[in-house]
Amino acid sequence: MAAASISMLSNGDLTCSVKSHGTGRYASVYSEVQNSRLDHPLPLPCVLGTPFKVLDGPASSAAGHPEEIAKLFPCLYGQPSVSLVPDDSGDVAMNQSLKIGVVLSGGQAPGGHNVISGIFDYLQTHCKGSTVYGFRGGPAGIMKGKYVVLTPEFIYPYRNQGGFDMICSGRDKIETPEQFKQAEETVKKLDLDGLVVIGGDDSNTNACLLAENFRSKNMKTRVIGCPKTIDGDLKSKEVPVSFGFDTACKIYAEMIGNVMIDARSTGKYYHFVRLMGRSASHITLECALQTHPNITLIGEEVFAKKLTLKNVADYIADVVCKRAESGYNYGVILIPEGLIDFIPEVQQLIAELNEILAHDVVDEAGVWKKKLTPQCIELFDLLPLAIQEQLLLERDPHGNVQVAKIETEKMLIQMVETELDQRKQKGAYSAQFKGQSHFFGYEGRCGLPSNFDSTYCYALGYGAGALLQSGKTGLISSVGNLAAPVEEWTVGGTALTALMDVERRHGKFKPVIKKAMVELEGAPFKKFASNREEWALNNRYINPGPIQFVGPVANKVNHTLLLELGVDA
Ligand code: FBP
Repeated sequence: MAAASISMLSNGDLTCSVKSHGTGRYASVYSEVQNSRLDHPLPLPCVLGTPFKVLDGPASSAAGHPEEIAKLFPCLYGQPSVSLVPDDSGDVAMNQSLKIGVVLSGGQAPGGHNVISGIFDYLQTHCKGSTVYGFRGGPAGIMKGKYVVLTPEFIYPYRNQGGFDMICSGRDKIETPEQFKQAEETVKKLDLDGLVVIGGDDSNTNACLLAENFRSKNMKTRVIGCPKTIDGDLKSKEVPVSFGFDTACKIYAEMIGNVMIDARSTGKYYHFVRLMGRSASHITLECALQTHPNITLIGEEVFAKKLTLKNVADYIADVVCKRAESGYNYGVILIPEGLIDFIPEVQQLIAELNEILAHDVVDEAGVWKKKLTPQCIELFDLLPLAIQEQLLLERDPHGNVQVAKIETEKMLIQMVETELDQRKQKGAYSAQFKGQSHFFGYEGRCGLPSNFDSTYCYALGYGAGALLQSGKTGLISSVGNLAAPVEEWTVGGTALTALMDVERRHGKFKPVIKKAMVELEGAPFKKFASNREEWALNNRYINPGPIQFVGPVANKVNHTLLLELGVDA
């Protein structure tokens, strides 16, 4: 597909003269690699290339508290998940034009643009004359009615490109009755047949609430979700992985591999690398499987073993001392962003601080501090000043501590230094310890999507188009059998209510899609655990290098997904 608005500069760079509607901004000049990705072919699972029908599965239940979910979603609860199967008679009405809105919600994840391309291409092929509206800036775009009409020329420069800048994203939630009303007004004004919400667990919960709301009012607008988040914690049996995880991990693994070679080359630093992943430690675990660092902390394990901060620092110091005996005074340590939230004593501190910050102002007088329990005051005072300040920062819109802003890696360096000094005084350690801190987070969220993410996202979007055309609502687009060649991937939709449980908040049940945490009995963790001692004491570093788009490893999928699918990666 070529767009007249794309032109080549004399140096081979691509310039996109497509105006980004509404902002008056022009898309940037592309590098040769970006340029080469524009026409990267996107194969589809066979079922999407043939006439198909949508097959209903058995009635669904919920991930937990089905009676409560049934009360919260009276229209949608129990509806079946569906799968697309080839069928020459094709029961899906073809060529009926549709009006579809699409929104990107939450943090960026590589591949989002391809989901939109997939939806768009499906409608162009199967529902000629359709219109696709891109809501700008996330869910706020729906509430404020801010959108752009997507055209082939508008979409083309974003194919297989990272970022969410085609329509941008946001973290607003549609929660209050007024906000639901605003959303209703927008979809009515645009006469939308469907809305695709591309987001994480919170956004897909929101998508389900919207679907229920529209259905309960007999509105024609149907809502389909798509699983997005680099964190990899929106997954289930039917939704094997969220998009973006594969690319982000590969980018971080490249950076870790480089740091490893640097560490080995100078032999003088311990690199403490904190990796994004607000709650679950999937990214850290996957990066460990790709690169074999000396120490990897997994939040879920720290929690299961009820470790304290001091236990964690001691564990690192133990490995540092053992490595020193072999003459290694360097190493690489991976730390998940959400680590401190897994440490029971810190959880308690954060919970007390959340409660206090909801009502009190943090002032010099420190009146607020007296409201902490004695053990929390003790822990708070133990923490370095910078960490104390970070724990007191403003909460995110969901009321969470902004873990991305807490520099756990620096705190651990300080704590390990203190511990090693004490060991030195006792004659138990005599080497030099120098820590270097890193945070790899935003660097991985907008990279050029790997071949896997490019193809997976396109299939998710194409599948979402098919679900909407067949009149479905309250489903999350689901593409499975991912260890097989693309042609054999399965396509369908999973009932969002089937992924839900409830949480008790402010005396009321709130529906939530439970985050999928690292399973300590799961194959990825077991593989890591069986190797960690070897990786700790010997140097088994692997430097995977940059993401490859062509060549023998271009289509390699991340270890976590393969191991979870029963394939030894
Ligand atoms: P999503 O769950 O919305 O995909 O975002 C995940 C994430 O990238 C986390 O890894 C990180 O903690 C957070 O976003 C950072 O948020 P922000 O972009 O608002 O700083």
